[in-house]
Amino acid sequence: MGIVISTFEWVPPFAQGWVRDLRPRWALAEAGLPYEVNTLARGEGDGAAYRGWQPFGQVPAYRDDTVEMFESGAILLHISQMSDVLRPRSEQEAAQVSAWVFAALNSVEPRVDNLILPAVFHPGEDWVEGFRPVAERLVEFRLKSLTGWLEGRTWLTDRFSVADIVMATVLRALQEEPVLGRYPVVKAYLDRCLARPAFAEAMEAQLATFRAHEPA
Ligand SMILES: N[C@@H](CCC(=O)N[C@@H](CS)C(=O)NCC(=O)O)C(=O)O
Repeated sequence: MGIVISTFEWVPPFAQGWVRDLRPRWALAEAGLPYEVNTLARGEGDGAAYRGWQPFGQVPAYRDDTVEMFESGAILLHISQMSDVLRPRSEQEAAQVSAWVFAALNSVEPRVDNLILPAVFHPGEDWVEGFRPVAERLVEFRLKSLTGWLEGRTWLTDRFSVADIVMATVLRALQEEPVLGRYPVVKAYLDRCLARPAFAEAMEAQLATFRAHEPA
């Protein structure tokens, strides 16, 4: 069977390039591991079969010859064990990578989502503009902390790791936001992550899936 990840067969243009199967695609590209995609048609995520694989009906889900799982952070930690490129080289490195995967998903992503998603999903609603400065301030706390950690470092840990993939896929939602420009150390880190050829490869692979299922 080999490695299989789930993704939607198509999403509207505003979401293309942002679907979270980008994370395992990127990790697998870094690792040089081949994979197949299980594309979900509209509504298929609600079916009992898929819910048995991904209980929330979301993407990505993942399976290989040994395990079946969901949650992009957990999937990336699993993938990191499968290749010499991404496998941590010590217990301490593994602990740091896990910590940063959780930090990206738990301490940073909710704040970024709070800033970005209201305008995407509630355009024109009165409360959105009022909430924005609050959300921006909360993002700034995290960008300031990240600046402190990243100063003098190339990656979150000693080597590029799956934690950088998760953090970069979280932070890139801020690319068009003025707030990121106020934190040049974080911006430079993000640019470094996104300059990796494996990111471009993953992005092209995601977009190719959507192109192949473009509605008539
Ligand atoms: N915490 C999950 C979030 C996955 C997620 O939000 N996936 C989105 C696509 S980017 C999704 O499936 N949305 C549809 C839904 O939530 O019903 C992970 O990181 O894997």
